[in-house]
Amino acid sequence: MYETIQYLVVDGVATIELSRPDKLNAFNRTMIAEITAAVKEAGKDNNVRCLMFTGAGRGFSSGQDLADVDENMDHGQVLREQYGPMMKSIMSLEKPVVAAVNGVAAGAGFSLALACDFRLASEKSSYINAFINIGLIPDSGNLYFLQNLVGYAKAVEISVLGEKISAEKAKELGLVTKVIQTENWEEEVSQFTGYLAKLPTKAIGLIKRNLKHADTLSFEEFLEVEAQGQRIAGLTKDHQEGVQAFIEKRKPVFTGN
Ligand code: T3D
Repeated sequence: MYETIQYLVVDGVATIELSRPDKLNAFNRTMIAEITAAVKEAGKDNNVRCLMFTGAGRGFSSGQDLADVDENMDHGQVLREQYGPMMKSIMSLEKPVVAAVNGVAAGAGFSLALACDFRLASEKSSYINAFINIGLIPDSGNLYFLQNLVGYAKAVEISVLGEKISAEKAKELGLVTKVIQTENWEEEVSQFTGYLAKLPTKAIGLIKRNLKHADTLSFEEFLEVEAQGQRIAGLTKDHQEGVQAFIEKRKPVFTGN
């Protein structure tokens, strides 16, 4: 049982709901530790084939709980010991990860959304790189993700100006996958995550692994990593099922094995 999050697995989809709604789901030490533990739990559970983050109440997450910040705090240490491990747990999860951004995502809450593979944006959601407003730099991998998503020029603009970005503007910038109208929110989120949870999970994990290598390896090295990944994918039951279903002219039923 967790104190600051709700963790629930239904039909292959694990949901982590950030649950400090009075503070727009601001992170405190306990919440960061609980998210890290829940992500690891989702990673180990073979029944989980998709992980989703969302927020309780009207916010997604407002970032660090500013009531916990004091002048003697070593921010580098907080990042190394708390936020870093949380972000690494998400980045190393070889399953699809969705941020269902129900409301404002600010500071490290924005970073968390950026670390996910997909961002479903409620029309009521908004995005703020709020760090600059309190004299800090974007952290928890924020600039790493942002530059990959929108390029240097837009990343600077978003980070230095620290302005609120609407869901529509975020879609235009390529920050979010899709904007969803309020009345269709739950149904469309559930359809999307349900769809991901029925795909060949191991192949998705390998796609994520290979994409992470694409920036750092030479082409020759990358081809070897690709061959290793495809060997593993080729040995899965889902690969057999995909081929068999094609031959039998039916829809494949993938099990994640
Ligand atoms: O050491 C380190 O480096 C740690 C790592 C830091 C990473 C970070 O995330 S730094 C950035 C921290 N976050 C912020 O600076 C954002 C602060 N919040 C805001 O700017 C605004 O609240 C929002 C733009 C997110 C939302 O605005 P609005 O008008 O919709 O709501 P509000 O009225 O400001 O907030 C509602 C309540 O939540 C309010 O409490 P109250 O008055 O109803 O009792 C407010 O104080 C509380 N709240 C919002 N954000 C935080 C918060 N309480 C604590 N910490 C917060 N981050």
